[in-house]
Amino acid sequence: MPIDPTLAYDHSNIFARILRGEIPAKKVYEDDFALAFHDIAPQAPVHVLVIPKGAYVSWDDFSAHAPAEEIAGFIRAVGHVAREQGLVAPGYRLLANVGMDGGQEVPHLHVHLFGGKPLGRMIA
Ligand code: IU
Repeated sequence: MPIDPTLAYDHSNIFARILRGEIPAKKVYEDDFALAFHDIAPQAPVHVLVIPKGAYVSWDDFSAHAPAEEIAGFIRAVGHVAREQGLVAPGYRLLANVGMDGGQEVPHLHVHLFGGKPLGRMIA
């Protein structure tokens, strides 16, 4: 079920638990600002989720409230993961679902990184 992104951050959400090491994940990258791991149900040959270490429900929450250093660090981490996964030359797709109409299911901001095949042109 998509989440209501206006709700307060729920520290028991699955990605918060992955960040705390309570649940395993197939990690591909970690730094002070971000953690990246393989999506449990991949939709492309490469499907990695990149999440900020801070407690942000959604892209809306993050972009409105995160300190500039955290925003810069997170965006740099997303780019780093794409390069590390070898996706820059063939290209890739970033996606952040937000809230009900966006179909967001996990209430901790995550950017999907898709690649490894031609993804076609997508508007919505
Ligand atoms: P969404 O943007 O909130 O709709 O995507 C959530 C994603 O999190 C989705 O692609 C799931 O397969 C993925 N995921 C996961 O990787 N590990 C989990 O334990 C759970 C969901 I729950």
